[in-house]
Amino acid sequence: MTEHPSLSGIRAARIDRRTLALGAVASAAAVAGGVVAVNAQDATPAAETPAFTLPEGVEAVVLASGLNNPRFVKVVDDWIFFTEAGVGGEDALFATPVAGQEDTGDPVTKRGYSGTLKSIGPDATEYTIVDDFISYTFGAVEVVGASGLGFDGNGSAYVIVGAPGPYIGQIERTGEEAAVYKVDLATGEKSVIADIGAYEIANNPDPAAIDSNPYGGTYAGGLVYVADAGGNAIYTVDAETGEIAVFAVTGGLAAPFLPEAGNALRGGAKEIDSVPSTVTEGPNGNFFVPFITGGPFPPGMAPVYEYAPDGTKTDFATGLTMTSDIAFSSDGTAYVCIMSSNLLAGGAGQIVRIGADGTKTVVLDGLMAPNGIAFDNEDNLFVTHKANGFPGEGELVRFSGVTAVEGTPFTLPETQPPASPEAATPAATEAPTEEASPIASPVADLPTEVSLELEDIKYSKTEITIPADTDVIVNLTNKGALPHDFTIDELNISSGTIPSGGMATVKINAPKGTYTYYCTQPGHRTAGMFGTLKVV
Ligand SMILES: [Cu+2]
Repeated sequence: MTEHPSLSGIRAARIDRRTLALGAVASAAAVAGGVVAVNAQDATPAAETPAFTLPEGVEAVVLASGLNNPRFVKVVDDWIFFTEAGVGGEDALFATPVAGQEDTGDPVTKRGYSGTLKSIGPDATEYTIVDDFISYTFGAVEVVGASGLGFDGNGSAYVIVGAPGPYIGQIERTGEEAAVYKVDLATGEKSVIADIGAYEIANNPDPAAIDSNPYGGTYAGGLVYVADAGGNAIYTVDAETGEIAVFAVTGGLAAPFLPEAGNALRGGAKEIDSVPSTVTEGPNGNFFVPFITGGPFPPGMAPVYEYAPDGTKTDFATGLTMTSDIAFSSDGTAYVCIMSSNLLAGGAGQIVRIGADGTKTVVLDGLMAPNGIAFDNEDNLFVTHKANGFPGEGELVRFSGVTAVEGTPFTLPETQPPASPEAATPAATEAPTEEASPIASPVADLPTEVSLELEDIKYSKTEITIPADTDVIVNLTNKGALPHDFTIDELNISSGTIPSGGMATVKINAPKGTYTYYCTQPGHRTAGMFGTLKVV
């Protein structure tokens, strides 16, 4: 990488900050080895409070707002560090079409350099340490980029940068994605020390699809621990040599509710991807790995594994949902971050305390897409909020008093994955259709909500009948290994590209008639990926 054009400015700012806040910098230097102010700007402390309802005794302060997909947060002494995955960019990338297939010209991802590593100092000033990590769009709303982070206590941060999952083996790479960076906190200079994506392409430790999206992790004992959410594997990277080793393969999670054909992405096994989110070192020296799980993100499917340093695994917790992070308060109690209690039904994010006896207690509820959590020495809890799908609206929120909250028992939503062969479709959207839909259809027995699976290379239904002049929701789940979409030209409807394992929803409100829905991916319609929509 060439030197960042603003580095001279960064160095000037650093001198200014040392002059202005010498005590604070000296304090951080003891642990973090010195922190530089890049584009130092006023943070927005204390003024704003989030809109959700807080338990009695809890106060929330928005420390930073207007963020672009903030991901993980770590506290080092009085300094708070966090990453932003960014917003992707303008560089449109195309997967190489299979021989003989047409190329429709739709990009599978767009990339740019919009990811960051930022810090908030003890004086509440916000600093940008790095502002040009590579960033990729991934599906309709997701962005992947700068995410996990760890600190060696000697002046360096390690930043884990993601990649657009299954496209890692299909796009022209720069080598800056699916990578672990070392960042000099005193200068903002960064360099790739390990290419996790290349390792996945060459070795594919979880023998399912080639897929890499390094997400969270930590630094401990000279190693950077990396959770590859796409690759279903935990790696260690030697911080000195960059040597990559497989620490654990987390593979798939048993999903007996899947149809007989199983999950094509997992060799037909009745499994969903485990999707490890991060690695956190616990007070006992073991490593804790929470799991987001793969689609359809069934409530209650997520465990948290505990690994001894030698790799021996036990279940620390089970029965959770979409766990993205775990942090420990000063008395050693674990708290997990739940991104959504029921994604397909729009369930809120939660913070859940795991008692010594395994009891699960919700201490914060009503969060919107939280992702990363960390405690400081005074048991303030820092949360990245609106961390996925809210570009320009992300927040870093500090909650005080959370460890004293009595809370409510953690329960699962009533809509469970049904045991029928249709179950691979979103449970929460299927159930109301089969029972009494809250939206009454004007045409008896016709659904106002339809589930459709996208497979390689066909739709699960070749004919769909819906009522005319009525809002009908179509829930799309891509069960295949390839990207697909759902398009109806006459109605100007398109889901946009849905990556493998991804989901999307389209709304149809059409006059009576017969329409064709099809996939615009190169060659897919020709291969039979189309169907008939009858509007009656
Ligand atoms: Cu397709």
